Amino acid sequence: MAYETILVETRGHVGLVRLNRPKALNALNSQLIAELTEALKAYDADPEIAAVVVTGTDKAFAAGADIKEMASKSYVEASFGDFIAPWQAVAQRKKPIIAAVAGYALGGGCELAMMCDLVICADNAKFGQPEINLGTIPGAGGTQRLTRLIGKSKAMEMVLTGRMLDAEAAERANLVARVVPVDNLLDEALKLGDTIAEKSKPVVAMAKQAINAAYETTLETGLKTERQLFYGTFATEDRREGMAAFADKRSPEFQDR
Ligand code: DAK
Repeated sequence: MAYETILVETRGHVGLVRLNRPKALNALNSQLIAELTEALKAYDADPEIAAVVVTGTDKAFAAGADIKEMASKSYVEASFGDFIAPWQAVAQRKKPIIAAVAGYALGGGCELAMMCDLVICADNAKFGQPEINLGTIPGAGGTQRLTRLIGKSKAMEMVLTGRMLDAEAAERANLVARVVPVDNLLDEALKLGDTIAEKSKPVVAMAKQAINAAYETTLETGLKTERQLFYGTFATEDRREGMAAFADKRSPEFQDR
């Protein structure tokens, strides 16, 4: 499919999606969200792809949902239209998605990064939920995922005041896994993807599902989910190969089975 608002390429076994509305600081209009989710679904279905990197430009990962597109929506259009469904598709993918954030990740941009499985950012990154300045509140996880990730006080401060976190503060708050120089961001994100690509794809998907259970369920349910998935790895040839390779003092050769 030909995309107009994203650039898509494959680097080895890693899919790369670049948000590409630079003049609007990658504001997330409905076309971009539709194209992004379409590309992520296609990568999920591609047996050659192990992980996906989502990134923007050096100036902006994404400065939020497109305010100009949202401005005229009525309550009925926002509430009963199909506004939220396409966004949810990002968090429903089985393969790991790495957000590589440089510059602004604001509003829906910050929420999009948090829908990904892990976030690394450049030293110029700025994360924020400035919806309060527009007379609204976050609507795609900015009060929920953000609070679980960074805690109530910090989330309250960001959401109630619109204050942004710079890269170092985002790392201290556990919003990002690590900070790298802006010029190295894409390489580091792709390297992460390459490292994941060396593992067993079904087992990676199980690990991702188990960690997500920690955010989506109670501890008791999460522990049960983890145990079932752990036992599930014993149904794979890759688990057998991984343990045999350890005993043989060689590198495992996973077959994704
Ligand atoms: N929407 C539309 N256009 C935007 C934009 C945005 N979010 N952010 C920037 N732009 C456009 C600007 O209008 C400008 O366009 P022109 O005037 O050149 O045509 C261009 O990008 C460059 O922006 P600036 O001239 O403002 O650039 P500066 O460097 O001076 O400032 C800035 C950068 C990021 C500080 C500033 O642009 C800014 O404050 N932008 C708005 C940030 C913001 O408020 N973001 C939150 C938006 S609300 C939901 C899903 C998602 C959401 C809600 C619900 N569901 C599924 C239910 C999300 C809501 C939001 O994200």
